[in-house]
Amino acid sequence: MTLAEFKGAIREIEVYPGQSAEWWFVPVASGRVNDLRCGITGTDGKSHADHGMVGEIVIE
Ligand SMILES: [Cu+2]
Repeated sequence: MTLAEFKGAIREIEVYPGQSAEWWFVPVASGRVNDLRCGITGTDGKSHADHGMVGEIVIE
């Protein structure tokens, strides 16, 4: 079973429903990004973000 796919130069990750992935990196500064939103639009005309595919990155 594929849990996730790393794409390109690890600039994008696709995590399948109900799964999780860990992505380890070395941060250069602390901060918070809370506007992660999937821009893919589904057949219902709504974006994945409208269905809850949103995220947040917190670097402490
Ligand atoms: Cu999506």
